[in-house]
Amino acid sequence: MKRIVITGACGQIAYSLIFKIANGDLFGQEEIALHLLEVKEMENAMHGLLMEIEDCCFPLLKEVKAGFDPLEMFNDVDVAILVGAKPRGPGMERKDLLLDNGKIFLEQGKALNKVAKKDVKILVVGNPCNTNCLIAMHNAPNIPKENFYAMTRLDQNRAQSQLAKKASISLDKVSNVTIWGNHSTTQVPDFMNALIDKKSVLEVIKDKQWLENTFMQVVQKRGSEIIAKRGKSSAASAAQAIVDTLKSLYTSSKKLFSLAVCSDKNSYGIKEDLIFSFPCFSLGNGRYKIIDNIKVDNFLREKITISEKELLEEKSLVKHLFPNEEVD
Ligand code: NAX
Repeated sequence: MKRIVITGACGQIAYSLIFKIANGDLFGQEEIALHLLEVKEMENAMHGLLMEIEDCCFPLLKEVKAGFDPLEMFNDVDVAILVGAKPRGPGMERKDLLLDNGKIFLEQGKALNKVAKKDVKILVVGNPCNTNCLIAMHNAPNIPKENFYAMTRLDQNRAQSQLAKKASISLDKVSNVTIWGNHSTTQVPDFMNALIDKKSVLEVIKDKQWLENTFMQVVQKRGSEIIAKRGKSSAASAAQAIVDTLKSLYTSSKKLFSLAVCSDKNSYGIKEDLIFSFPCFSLGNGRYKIIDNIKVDNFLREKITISEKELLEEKSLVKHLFPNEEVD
């Protein structure tokens, strides 16, 4: 049985995600125990959510726990999906968001370290997800660093979809789409190494101008575009991307997918101790390997460096949230 905790359980992403996972969309026929973590203010909403889960009669769902204490909800979990975070309020700077949400991930990292299974795998979705993941990782020294990841799969899915649309080809013919760097507007959707029907994207789409400008900007700004149209941020597509990420990680395959992971010992010269999105393949059971022979030309390198710089800046703003002995 897989024991899975979802934080931010009463939020909009979780409202799609919980029902997909309970239905078996992620772990197939394996039985599931769900732990749902929220803040106390959401107590009423949590009651309503639990009623709906009950009313679905999911055959694979053997146990559901809900609560407000990370130490209770993270106890003995195999997988932690950290979605819960505060949204950016009016007039709030990115820096304020970093500091506010950083504290949540400090507390949750410590709690995971204390009570989760020692081989727990942790996917951080709550924004700014790369740096939140770094904070949680630093506060959980007993959990291997490679068990922490942040989500850039939604960005990958967005990029894949745009390329398929432009080439008027079915989605499954587009592969090897990598997102490099931060899950932010500095992210680098890599079309150079992507393939359409096993040919290079440039060979099929030919319009370099469109690829270097329109395509990259559409993917980078897709999140805010959706907020502008829907009045709310992407939720169903984010839930789908969470399922896609974990499905990839738990199915051993040489297929490339994007994942933000600890940058230690990477072969692309990215500074160590960042949570940075790389092309990865899956070793199964939540383990991955960074693919290290992807060609990075000057165009990509320049953009990747900008995203790396942003992550270094974010890290410098939250360093005080790392355990004391690490502050330099
Ligand atoms: P919502 O505001 O609908 O839900 C967030 C939920 O988290 C709320 O119910 C809130 O009470 C809860 N929460 C806050 N602090 C908590 C804590 N300390 N412990 C447990 N629960 C807590 O946001 P939603 O649309 O679900 O988005 C959640 C997060 O995902 C946001 O930070 C959002 O920016 C981020 N996203 C990340 C994406 C990615 O690709 N990495 C894409 C989608 C999304 O934008």
